[in-house]
Amino acid sequence: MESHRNVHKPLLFEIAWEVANKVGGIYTVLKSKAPVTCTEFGNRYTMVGPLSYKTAPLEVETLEPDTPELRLTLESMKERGVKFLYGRWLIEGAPKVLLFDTGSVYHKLDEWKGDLWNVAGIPSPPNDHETNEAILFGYLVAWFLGEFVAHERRAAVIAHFHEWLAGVGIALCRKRHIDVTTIFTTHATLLGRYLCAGSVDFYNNLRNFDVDHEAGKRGIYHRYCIERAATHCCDVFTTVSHITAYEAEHLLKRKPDGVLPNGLNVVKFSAMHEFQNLHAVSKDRIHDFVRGHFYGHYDFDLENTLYFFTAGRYEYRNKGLDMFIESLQRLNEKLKATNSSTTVVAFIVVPAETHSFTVETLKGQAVVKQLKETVQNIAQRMETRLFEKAARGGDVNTTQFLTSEDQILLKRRTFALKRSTLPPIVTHNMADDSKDPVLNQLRRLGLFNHPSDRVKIVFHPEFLNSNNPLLGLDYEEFVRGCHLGVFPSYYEPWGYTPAECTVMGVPSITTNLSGFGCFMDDNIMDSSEYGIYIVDRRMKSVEESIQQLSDQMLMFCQKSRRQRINQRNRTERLSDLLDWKRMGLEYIKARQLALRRAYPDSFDDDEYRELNDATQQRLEQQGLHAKIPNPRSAPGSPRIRTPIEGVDTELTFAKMSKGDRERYLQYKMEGHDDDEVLDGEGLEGLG
Ligand code: G6P
Ligand code: 1S3
Repeated sequence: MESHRNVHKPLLFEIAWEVANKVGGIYTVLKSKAPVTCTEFGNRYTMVGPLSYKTAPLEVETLEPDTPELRLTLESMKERGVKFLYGRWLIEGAPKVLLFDTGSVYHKLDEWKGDLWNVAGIPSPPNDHETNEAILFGYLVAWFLGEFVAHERRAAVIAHFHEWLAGVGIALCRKRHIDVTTIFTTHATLLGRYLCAGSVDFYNNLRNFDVDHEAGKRGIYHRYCIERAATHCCDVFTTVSHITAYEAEHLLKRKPDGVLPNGLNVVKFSAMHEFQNLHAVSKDRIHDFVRGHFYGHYDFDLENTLYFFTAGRYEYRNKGLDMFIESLQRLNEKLKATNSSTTVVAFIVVPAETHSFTVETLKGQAVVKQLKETVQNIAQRMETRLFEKAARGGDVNTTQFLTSEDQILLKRRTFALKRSTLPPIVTHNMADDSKDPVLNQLRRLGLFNHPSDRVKIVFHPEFLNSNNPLLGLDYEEFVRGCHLGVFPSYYEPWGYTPAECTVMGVPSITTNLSGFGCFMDDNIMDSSEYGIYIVDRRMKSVEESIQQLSDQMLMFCQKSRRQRINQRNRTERLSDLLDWKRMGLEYIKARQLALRRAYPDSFDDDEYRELNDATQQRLEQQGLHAKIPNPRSAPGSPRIRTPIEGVDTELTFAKMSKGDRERYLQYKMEGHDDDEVLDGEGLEGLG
């Protein structure tokens, strides 16, 4: 490897299948991290992904390549038939993106597959579309990087690849001795995901799996080879959590060099308690849906109704859908046994194959909408009559104001609310109703939305968006309107869903098998005090975990409104912990290590140590020296409102100066709570 490249102003390419192409969580990583990476690298940063003609035109603005090296490289590739889109991804930070059309080089597939076998011993069966795409993409990326560094001779180049789908490029960089330094971040392991989805005692047997055999048995040996090649060919190997690092060490046979936890781009509202107001607004919209969905059986009090939800990809066991449903049934029994007046509506939002909404579901919304319009019209007519009468100074006898026509109309509308069936537990016609695991579990446990049930179920097998005729909310609005997110995953390298709840101030339940759960547990003395409940799925039996989860949900049901509001405030205060401004520092460390490994002669030891120490120091300043202690008093405000000498407490943590942050953390470490001076003011947010 050459050593004369400038490692102090390196160029960064971040390569992933989900650049401007939403599939799952990696899209969220890239998109939410873009602002901090753009701030750090400016024009020296480009993301590289596949070109999807469906989504890219909506997400990317085309640009001309802005450096001669990039122009020369792309022109040469274009001349040889490669199609691509270079431009600006229209998201916060506006990063440059280079998207390759794998279809434009499809004719090269067989040649490249043969080459992959010859140079890396990686086999590829004929009909695995995803692997074919990964190979085409990997060869395009390696082609690009190889030509690019031949033109760009001065700056060091870091190529940071995410997940096995981008892994072929890493093996090729190594085999072709391309003068770049590579980082591989895996967001899960293929084998881990497959093994967990079956009925294997995964975590107790991690050390013992015969990995090749297990991969072969599941028909993913070739994919596993790509993942393992990427793991061993990169300069720096990383993953998103300690639990996945442990898994990777055993299944991919390399101990990660570092853990890069996922952050979020935390947006703080300038108005205090804005997030609480948003909760109330969104909750009202969910109320509208519930009135329609449960028409005819709408005999519960919305003021005493709690909205729980789970969401994510439809991995029944891995995402803990099995445990959620089982625990809901226990909760139902417990609430019934205590004659509780609380109703829980539990939403399950996971996409499955469907044939659109059921007629019954749409009808529910329609009849309630008609009723609402009728009542509004009648009220308007009554208002006119009342005003006329009063204006003339006549006696106002209110019983006269509802005419017999209006009474009949109202009766007709309320008749339409009668139904002989129970409110449906699913909103769509499922493509495979009889085999659907969620439905079958609900049926087995008898969760049918009976009037006596205190836990009602709404399975919405499609992601949400604001054009949805039932809920009309996008995912973020929906989450804000809910009271509790429940994500009892068995396999979850990180788990963005509870993290997103946290930054929106919505309490959630996660597990100690999820990266996020472990991270919170590592950083907070008792995370449940802050509305992050962790189910123990590691040391407890399945039965015990189900019991624990249903108890946590029951405990949540027993909270008063004031307690819920206070808890939301506490939850939201954890946002800074998850901000990329802090999490991004781990990425900086990984890049420094990658440069050091590839260009050892470009740093002297002292310089490297200083660089590393400085990042470590920043990390500590942005974060915590010790665990977050339990709050000492009922919290009220999501802002730092305690007067600390010399600290501008009007700012959120993220916006404070470095010195202020230190003083604030010191203050917190002494065990103070932000709001302890606000005794009596902790009621903000109470309606
Ligand atoms: C927010 C709003 C309050 C509302 C409360 C309801 O805090 O600012 O006006 O009363 O939410 O909370 P709940 O947990 O009952 O939905
Ligand atoms: C993976 O996506 P998943 O839902 O298949 O990557 C995500 C981003 O790192 C992570 O949050 C999740 O746990 C992984 O499982």
